[in-house]
Amino acid sequence: MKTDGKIYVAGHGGMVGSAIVRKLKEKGYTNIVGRRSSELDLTRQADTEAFFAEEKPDYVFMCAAKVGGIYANNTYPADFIIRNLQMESNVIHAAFRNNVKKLMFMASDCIYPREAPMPLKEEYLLTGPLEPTNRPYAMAKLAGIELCEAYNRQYGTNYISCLPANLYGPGDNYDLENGHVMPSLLRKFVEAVENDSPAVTVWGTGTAYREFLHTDDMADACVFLMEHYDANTLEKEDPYARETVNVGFGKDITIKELVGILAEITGFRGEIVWDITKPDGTPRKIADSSKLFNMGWRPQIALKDGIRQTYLDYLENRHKYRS
Ligand code: GFB
Repeated sequence: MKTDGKIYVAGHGGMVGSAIVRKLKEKGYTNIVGRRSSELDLTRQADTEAFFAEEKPDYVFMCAAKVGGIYANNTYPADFIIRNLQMESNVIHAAFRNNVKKLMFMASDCIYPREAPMPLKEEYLLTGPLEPTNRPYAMAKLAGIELCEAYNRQYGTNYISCLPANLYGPGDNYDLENGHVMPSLLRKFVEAVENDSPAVTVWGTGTAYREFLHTDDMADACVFLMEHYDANTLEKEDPYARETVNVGFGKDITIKELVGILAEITGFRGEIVWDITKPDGTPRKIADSSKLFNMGWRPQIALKDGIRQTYLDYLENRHKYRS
């Protein structure tokens, strides 16, 4: 990416988008544009195309998405598939029509088959049934990856995509019903300590494994890939080779272990109540990030340090976050 190139960060106000804006500025990219969803509705094709025709960005980070935890995905399946399909197809097609030089599409590692071998390799995509609790979202994100690779093959575009692990960090969504596990549990523990509650209810059995990556590491990986990784560079003879790239941390923990870390960091000493009426979801989804690691990137934020930083950020800024 050229430092004076115009960079559009779609979803610049969200947890990942705002981390990418911070990282871009830190690395000397200053020509950054963004639009709040109230200013630009990316589910509307005409509005999206008008924006691209007016701004003509050189580079695009497509972080805008309808996201949520296991309960939200399981409760609003139609919202998750239609909104993500609309946004990604509008942005990717408008990027093509306006000659965007390079685009990064963000998927998620929850789109792998539920029973895929661990650690997850990019070529395992679409090789088996998906996790039912978030299948609509996963289908939309799989379509986004295919869109990028199809435009690259047909038009020679340079649209790359990545599959991050479970992200956490400042600016997350702390809604207890619809949020992801990390922010939801962090808030539950903070409020239990503040209210001197005797117990915290945690969903599921606690046996599911999750790989957590701090959003600042994710932003660093995305900028790194936009600077160093191009589409159409794979050996063509392998029809199963995928251009998409896993962005993981390299280690996973059980929800039970996460609960122990959160109790320690927040100072909660009460009882943990397991609500087994709530689903565990995918039993495990640790990524093989060797494709990215072999390019020379590594995550820098250890899990406990990242959770402690996120806890302190939450105490200071929770009045600004969705909850
Ligand atoms: O982040 P999460 O909601 O979604 O994590 P996924 C769910 C796991 O955490 C399940 C347990 O094993 C839950 O039983 N859990 C325990 C909780 N307590 C809680 C709680 O209070 N809130 C939540 N939310 N979970 C998502 C996909 O899957 O991964 C999304 O549905 C997205 O599409 C995201 O891709 C990264 O990790 O199961």
